[in-house]
Amino acid sequence: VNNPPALAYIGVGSNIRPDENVTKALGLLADTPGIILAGISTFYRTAPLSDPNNSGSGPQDELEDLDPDFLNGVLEIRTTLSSEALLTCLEEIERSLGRVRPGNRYAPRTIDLDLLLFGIEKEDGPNPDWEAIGPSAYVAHSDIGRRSFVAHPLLELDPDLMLPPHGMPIRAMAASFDTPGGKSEDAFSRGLRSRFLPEPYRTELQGA
Ligand code: PH2
Ligand code: MG
Ligand code: MG
Repeated sequence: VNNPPALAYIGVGSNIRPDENVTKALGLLADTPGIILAGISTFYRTAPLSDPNNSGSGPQDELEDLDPDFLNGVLEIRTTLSSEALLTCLEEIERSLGRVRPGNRYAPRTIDLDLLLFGIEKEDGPNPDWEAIGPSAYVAHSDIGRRSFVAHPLLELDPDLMLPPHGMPIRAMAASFDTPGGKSEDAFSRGLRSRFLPEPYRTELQGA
């Protein structure tokens, strides 16, 4: 029997040569056996969020201005990989694009690929069976509730999504942010879709 492929959402971010590195990351994902790109959200050009423990007024503000803007977006995939294998694969792509991990988790990065949600779609029901992900065993990545540039792209990809564990509608989550989180890069996003989305997934909604 064939296992039904899992559905997963991946948060993408880059603020070192972001246009180049986001494009390369999507190419590497699309070329990975067991992964099919099924949706590419609008990408947003976002101001860097700084370390909350390091914020406030004063010289720090000048330092923050030195950090380049990010490109942020979300991907939907179908995969026959387990969540563990998928996490390993995302780490490998980060490494192959030159991601270094200094102590500071807010440091600029060539690419950041975060597994947001992973679940198996039920044949007869609307909500996938969401699985716990990775060592911290979250079912929904905390950035979905903290970052507009994650919640809004997720809403775009699946407006009816109900977030585990409590079924919070993504509509309500996205509506709780008062800004869209950045400047939408429509032409860039359309270019990614026409280059990387296989035919059956290029819907009108996806703007291809
Ligand atoms: N990721 C971070 C820190 N700051 N800022 C933006 N705009 N976008 C990100 O993806 C981002 C960030 C660490 O995860
Ligand atoms: Mg991140
Ligand atoms: Mg990350």
